[in-house]
Amino acid sequence: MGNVKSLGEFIVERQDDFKYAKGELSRLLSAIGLAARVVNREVNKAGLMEDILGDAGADNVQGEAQKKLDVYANDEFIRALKDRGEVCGLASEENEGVIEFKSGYSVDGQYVVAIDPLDGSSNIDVNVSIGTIFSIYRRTSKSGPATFEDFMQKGVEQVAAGYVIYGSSTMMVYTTGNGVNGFTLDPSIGAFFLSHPDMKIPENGKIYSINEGNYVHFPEGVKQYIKYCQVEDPSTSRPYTSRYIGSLVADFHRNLIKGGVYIYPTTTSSPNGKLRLLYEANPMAFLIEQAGGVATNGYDRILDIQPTSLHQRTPLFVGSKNMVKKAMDFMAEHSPKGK
Ligand code: P6P
Repeated sequence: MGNVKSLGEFIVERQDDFKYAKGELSRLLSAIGLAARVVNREVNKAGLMEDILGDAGADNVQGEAQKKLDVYANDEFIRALKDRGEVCGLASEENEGVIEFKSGYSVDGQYVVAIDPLDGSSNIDVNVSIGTIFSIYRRTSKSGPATFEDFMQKGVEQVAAGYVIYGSSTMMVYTTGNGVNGFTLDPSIGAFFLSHPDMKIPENGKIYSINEGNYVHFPEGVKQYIKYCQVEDPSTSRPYTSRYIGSLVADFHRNLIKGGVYIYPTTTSSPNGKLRLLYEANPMAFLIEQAGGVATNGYDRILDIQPTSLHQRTPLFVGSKNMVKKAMDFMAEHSPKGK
């Protein structure tokens, strides 16, 4: 790969960027990279392995049918994080409660991880990009297995966050609070290499991502914003383009590179929104702010929301600064907070 930097080299080179150096977070990020490579191998074979496709015959805590690959990815990230000693517990989309790491030396790990091991898994069977989303905090409890309170920290307290997108190529994109960097997997070597240094989202964009099938259930402010996106006005590059993949990681990643806004608002069936605060909205919000973008629930900054439960949901407006702010203006005018 010539002089292109590997993920491992980059992590070590940058470990002095954050105050908890001592290599703990570096080893934790490397563990996530390793698990991602293992999951990537199975995702890429999914079409060839009948026994890895389809439903696992159980529902997750959200009441959603678990795909076998969901379960596989969850097990793989648990195994990778449990064996390394830096993590004392996990909150996963696939598990009701906190996964406490009690055995071995993990029990006094200084970090907790919230994770969506395979987001967008309904797309597995149709070969559309899916992803892993992770959020890392320092524990607030003193020692022993992780506690519920360790996970009740605002998103602004995250020490690192990122995602893996299993797409036409597999990438790992993460931040430790010093910018956003993207790494592409070279499958011939089985290693990630720095391909997108210091990623920044354009302040403006021409893409809006929202499931318009829910239009009649949207708040009026969202309906008015969608109409705004569709008006012919060359001076503001409208009409925008509608792009919705149905996989947060894929829609987010495209908007991060090209500019755009992703909105999953409240709907009548999801009065608190659909996306989960701890392992979807918060990590994506940390990333987008580090890349110069904005993430809110339509009114307030995502990273300032005080969590009260592991799987709580939130509306999410995330992407290019000026696009999110425009959508918020429509919310303020047509669906004022608390009304
Ligand atoms: P809908 C996948 O289940 C997910 O959590 C996100 O990845 C995605 O953006 C959204 O839900 C899709 O939801 O209701 O539009 O199918």
